[in-house]
Amino acid sequence: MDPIALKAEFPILHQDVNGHPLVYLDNAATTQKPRVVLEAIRKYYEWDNANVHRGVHTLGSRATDAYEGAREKAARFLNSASTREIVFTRGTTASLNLVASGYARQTLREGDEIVISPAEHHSNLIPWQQAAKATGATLKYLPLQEDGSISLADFESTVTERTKIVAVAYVSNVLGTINPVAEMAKIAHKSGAILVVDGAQSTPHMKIDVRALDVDFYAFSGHKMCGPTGIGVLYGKAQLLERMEPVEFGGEMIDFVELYGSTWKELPWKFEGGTPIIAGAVGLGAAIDFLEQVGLPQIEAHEKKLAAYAIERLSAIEGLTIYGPKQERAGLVTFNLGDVHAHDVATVLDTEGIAVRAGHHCCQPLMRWLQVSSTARASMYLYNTEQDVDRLADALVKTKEFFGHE
Ligand code: 7TS
Repeated sequence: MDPIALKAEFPILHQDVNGHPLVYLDNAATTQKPRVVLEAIRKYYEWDNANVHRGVHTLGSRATDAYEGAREKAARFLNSASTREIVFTRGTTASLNLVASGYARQTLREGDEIVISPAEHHSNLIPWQQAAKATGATLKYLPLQEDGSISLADFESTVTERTKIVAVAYVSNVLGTINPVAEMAKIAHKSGAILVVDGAQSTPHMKIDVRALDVDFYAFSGHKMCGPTGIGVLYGKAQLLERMEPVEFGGEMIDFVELYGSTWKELPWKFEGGTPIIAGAVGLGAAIDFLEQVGLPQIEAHEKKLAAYAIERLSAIEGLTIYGPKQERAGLVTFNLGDVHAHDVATVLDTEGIAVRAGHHCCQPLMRWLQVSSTARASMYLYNTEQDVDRLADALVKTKEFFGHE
C-alpha cells in the first residue's frame, strides 16, 4: 500500500492551509473523498437521476439498479447473508436510533437491562437512555479498565439473564480501544441478549465480517470511509428485522394502504420511508469498491504502524498525556498537552496547516471518567504518512513553547 499514491486520488488534500501544506488528521470525524467517489456521484446526477422503485422509464430503472447495486456492495462488504439485512440510513446515529426505537422500545419490559459502556459515543448512549426511560428497563454500565478497555471477565459478570441488549462500539473514537466483539457476542447470546455494535470507527479501517462476529445489529456511516455524508447502513439479522416495526411511515415503505390501516413492504424497504438517499448510496458503493481495491487488511496494518509511530513521537514530548491503551489500538491518538486547553492546541496546529479535533468528541461521560474537560485527537487514514506524524509532533513542540512550557 502506497499512501502517497493514494493521497494523489484525493483532490482536497492538495492545498495549503494558513500557508502550509494541509495535514488532515481529523479522519475519525469525517474522511476525505477520492476522485472515484466524486465521479460516481457526478455521473449519477448527470446521467441516471430519477426516483427509485416506481418509474417504468429508463432513468428510473437505472437509478433503482444503482441504488440496489450499492446495497449489494454493502452486503458483500459486511459479508451479510442477504441484501434483506442491509437498511440504508443517514448514518451511524440514525442506524442506532432505529434499533433503539424499532427494536428496543418494542421488546423491552420493566426489569430488563441494557448494558453499555461509559466510553460510548453519545449516539450509542442517548438512544439507550431514552429507550430505558420509555420502557422502564435499566441502563447498566460496564466498568472500564485503567486504560479504558473492557475486560471480558467484567463483561461476563455484568451481563445477566435480565440483559436483553448489549451495545458497544467496536472501536472507541477517543481511546482507540478495539473491543472483543466476537467474544462479547458469544457471552451476550449465552444470556439470551443481543449485541448491537457501533461500527462507526471500525468499518473504515478493518475487514468486517458480521457473520463471523455473529453480531445482531451493526451500524456504520459512509462519510467516515471515503463516502459522502448523509448515508449509512444498519445491518440486522433478518429474523430481528422481521420482528421490528418501522419507525418512519409514508411513501416507499408500504405495500397496501387502506383508509384505516396499511401493510409494509418486505425487508429492507419497510424501514426506508420516503425518497431514499440515492446519490449517497451510489457514492457509498464507489467508496466500498475503492476500499476493497486498496485492501482492508492493508489499511489496518498501515494505520496500526502509523499509530505506533505517533505514540512513539508524541510520548517523547514532555508534559503530553496520551489516553487509551499503548498497544493493540486503532489509528487515532487522543492527548492533552500539559494544562493547555485542547481547543488552543488545535487552534495553534491549524495555523501550521494541521487539522485535528478538540473537545469532548461526543463522549462527555468518558471525559468525566478521564477527569478532563476535553482532549485533542489526531486520527489517521489510508492517505496519512509518517511525515504527517512528524509535522504534528514538531508543531506540538512549537505549541508547547508558544504557551510557555519549555
Ligand atoms: N459512533 C462513534 C464511535 C463515532 O465515532 C461517531 C462519530 C458516531 C457514532 C456518530 O456517527 P455519525 O456519522 O452518525 O455522526 N464520531 C465523531 C467524532 O469522533 N468526531 O466527530 C464525529
